[in-house]
Amino acid sequence: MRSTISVVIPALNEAESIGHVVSEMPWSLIAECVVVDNGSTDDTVLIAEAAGARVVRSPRGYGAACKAGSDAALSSSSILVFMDGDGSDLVADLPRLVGPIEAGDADFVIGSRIRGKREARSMLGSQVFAAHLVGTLLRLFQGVRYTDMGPFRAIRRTSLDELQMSELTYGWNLEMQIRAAQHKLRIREIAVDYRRRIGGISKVSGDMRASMKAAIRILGVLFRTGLSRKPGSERVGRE
Ligand SMILES: Nc1nc2c(ncn2[C@@H]2O[C@H](COP(=O)(O)OP(=O)(O)O)[C@@H](O)[C@H]2O)c(=O)[nH]1
Ligand SMILES: [Mg+2]
Repeated sequence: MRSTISVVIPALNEAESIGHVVSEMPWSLIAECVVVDNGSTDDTVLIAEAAGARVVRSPRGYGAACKAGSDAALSSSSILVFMDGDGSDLVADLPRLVGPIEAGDADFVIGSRIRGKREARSMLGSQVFAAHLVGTLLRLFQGVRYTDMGPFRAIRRTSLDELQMSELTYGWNLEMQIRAAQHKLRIREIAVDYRRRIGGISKVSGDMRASMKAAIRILGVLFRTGLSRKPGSERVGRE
């Protein structure tokens, strides 16, 4: 039987891009696209719905939105895909992300922008540096090889439940990766391409204050969960 896939997109004021992202969804492969809003003041909600998404509301925060989206996903869905709503992730990469889970070879597949082709200025130098630094620390402390903390990822729903995620802000992505290693999920990393956002304003990397806040949350997750326990020497499979 084919797995059922729900795509979850946190979106805050993404009116310029969300319509493009949702309308590009591979509808024959997925059961639904859930856009999670928490107070957009533009037409994000209307545009997302018009393009075919189901919109749910969540408390403020990136992680809170991802969590609300996964909680709201159809109970029949066995795979959850997370991606951003600004058009930076390429929807065309979705089948490659879910493939290893559908084939029963992985529980968690993360897209690495570091290993893919990045459009000029799509990632800041500081983001690339942070990805390398965190990757090195997690290799030393958790015995797991990640090259990125990218938002585009697919996970088996039962595996996500097992992880008992608690981060409600920008630490969500990293927390998922660390917990996945600690819970000995079968992890696969694949190269994905990355573009500059289609339009609108960055809520994180393009905003100095938000970037500092995000960095603090990410460091918090790293120190609390990532630098404590070394579960063994499992490795992230590569494709
Ligand atoms: N619902 C919700 N979505 C958010 C929030 N913060 C960011 N996002 C969304 O998360 C994704 C990543 O944010 P973005 O501004 O592109 O961050 P950047 O890629 O680091 O510049 C986008 O789809 C945003 O709309 C939030 O607090 N709530
Ligand atoms: Mg972005």
